[in-house]
Amino acid sequence: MSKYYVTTPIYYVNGAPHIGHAYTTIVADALARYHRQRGEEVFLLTGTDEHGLKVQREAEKQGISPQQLAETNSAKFKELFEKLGITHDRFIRTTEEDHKRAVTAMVQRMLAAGDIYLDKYEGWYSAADEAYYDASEIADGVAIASKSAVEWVEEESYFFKLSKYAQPLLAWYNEKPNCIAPAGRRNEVISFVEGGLRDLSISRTTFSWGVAMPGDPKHVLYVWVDALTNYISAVGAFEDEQQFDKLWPADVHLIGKDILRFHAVYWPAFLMSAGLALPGQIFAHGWWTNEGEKMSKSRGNFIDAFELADAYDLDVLRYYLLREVPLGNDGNFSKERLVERNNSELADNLGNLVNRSFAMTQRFLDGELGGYVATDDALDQGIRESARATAADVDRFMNDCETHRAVERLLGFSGELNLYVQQTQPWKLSKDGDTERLAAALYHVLEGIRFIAVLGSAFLPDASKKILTGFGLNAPEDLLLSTVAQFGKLAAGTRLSQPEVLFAKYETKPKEDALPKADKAAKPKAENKPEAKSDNNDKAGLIDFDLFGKVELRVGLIVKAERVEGADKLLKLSADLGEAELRTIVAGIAKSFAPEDLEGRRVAMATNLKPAKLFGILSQAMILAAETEDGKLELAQYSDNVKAGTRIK
Ligand code: ME8
Repeated sequence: MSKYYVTTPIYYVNGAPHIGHAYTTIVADALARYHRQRGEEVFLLTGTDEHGLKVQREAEKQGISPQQLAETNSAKFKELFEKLGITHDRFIRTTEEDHKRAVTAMVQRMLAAGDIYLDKYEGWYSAADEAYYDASEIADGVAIASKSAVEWVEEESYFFKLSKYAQPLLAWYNEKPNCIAPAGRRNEVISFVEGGLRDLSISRTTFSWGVAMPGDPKHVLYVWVDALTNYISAVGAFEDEQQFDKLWPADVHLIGKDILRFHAVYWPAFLMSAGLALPGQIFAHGWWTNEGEKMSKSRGNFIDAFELADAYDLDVLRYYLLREVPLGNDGNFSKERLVERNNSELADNLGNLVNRSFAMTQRFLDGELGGYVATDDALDQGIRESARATAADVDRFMNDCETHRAVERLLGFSGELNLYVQQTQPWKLSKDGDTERLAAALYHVLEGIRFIAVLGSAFLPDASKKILTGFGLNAPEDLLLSTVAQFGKLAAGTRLSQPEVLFAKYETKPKEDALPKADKAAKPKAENKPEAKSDNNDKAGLIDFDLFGKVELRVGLIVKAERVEGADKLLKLSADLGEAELRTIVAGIAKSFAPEDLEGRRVAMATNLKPAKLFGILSQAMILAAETEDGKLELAQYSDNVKAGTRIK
């Protein structure tokens, strides 16, 4: 059985977890879940980095011991990952005994290789970054790259012969072109190493919170030697040969771009020195800003990870973070974008597809699925082909860590299935008594949905579970990718149960203040308090956005139009609003349109007015029209690119 070992950075315990920590861990979790679905033996590692000057100073500031600070904050990370449904196999803490033993063993190996010597360090150090800087990297008392304060350090220190590894590192980057990704990051690292490497100070004598230098306990090991070693200590290095040989080297170290140098230069050099294998890939993702602003302590605008997890459903948060930016690019967190993506992509597209398809199967087939028939129908063939292509594409994207493309592809397939429903019109097939075609059409939609549920389970685990439960597929094997190797696996006679609503829509105002805190008011169906009305606005006939937001305008596809007997101004329309059932609308537009002119048009409709009876027919929406000077009506109309049911804003 092949294995897949993926890691996140271990996070400093000097503060509380924020969106950045949640992001890396969610991406790594999606990768891990997907590889488990392949049937691989997966190990997902995350944890906390607890030693070093930065943690010691924060503890001093708070008047507690570093160990106490570590306990409190490490527990927060652990709690967060539980809340986020992270499926890690180990949560490592660098204060654990097995880790500390491994750090000592690692340094002993580097000593035995003749790569460590004692000298004096004189130079700049930043505790915030736990990094040494050259004079050329400093301006006005801060490190140019990170803007962190630096201090002058002069002390006896052990050095690691990093310079000796410049050539071997360049050879590695060259031999394994994918070992650093994305490619731009690889180039950055190569030019840094080509510029020459200086030996690295790896011990300090001015503080004590860390692992002692073997044989010289007045020195504490540099926190990065300690921290990086977590990737091997967590899987039994120097102690559990069997586990270590099975899992090491890691397949992917997923990190943020801030710590690329440590992972792509120092870490492989340490490993070479210790005679250990090098990781498969170091993937550096980009940086999130908050509503356009860099997050920082001084701005106080870190997005608290717990508030985020409380404010939004987990699937929605995962989807947004994975979909919004290509892995590797910088991203801007915007509540408005999150709400938009939830409402139009998850709720209107996927949620609606699942809801209407299950509902139609209940109504038209008594909730029981017919068997799979490889029909000749071109639309059916198209769906089968797309299902296969979606599975193949998602697999390829996941191999390349292109998580955003994987989710995009899945939602694209969901859109195709919605279109297929519109084209095959199961409600019409049912009315016409074409049971064979009806059964085939619903089978194709539902099997397509099963593909989405299986392939999307790494990204939308809760929704996927709800869908699969609707099919009665609750065994762990039902999630394996082998179940989507073939179209037509849903068994004849499967009894469906309507899944719970997958994605509730969020309400939000379009422009909210940049948020230091995620807004809980964005929870589904939250009551937005009406703003105090201004007299001036009232007089000018202006309304608050809240009031406008209450009017629901949607694109309705007119499926059928007919005259209303005895009312020469009225037409009775049946419109697809992306719901399980068509809506009936009675509209006073008969003088301007012949019924056959209207069928197939996508027009603007107000969809949350109280239903009204006209000529004995209940009208469930209102069509929007404007009158020309000579009294003819024109409709606000959309092209085929806009799906039925799309909200007009
Ligand atoms: O660097 N956008 O820990 P750390 C995206 N302990 N990701 C972000 C982010 C942002 N704005 N801010 C943080 C350390 N991250 C060391 C690591 S590993 C052996 C030791 C994420 O608590 C991103 O993954 O500062 C980044 O690399 C990591 O948090 C830094 O976490």
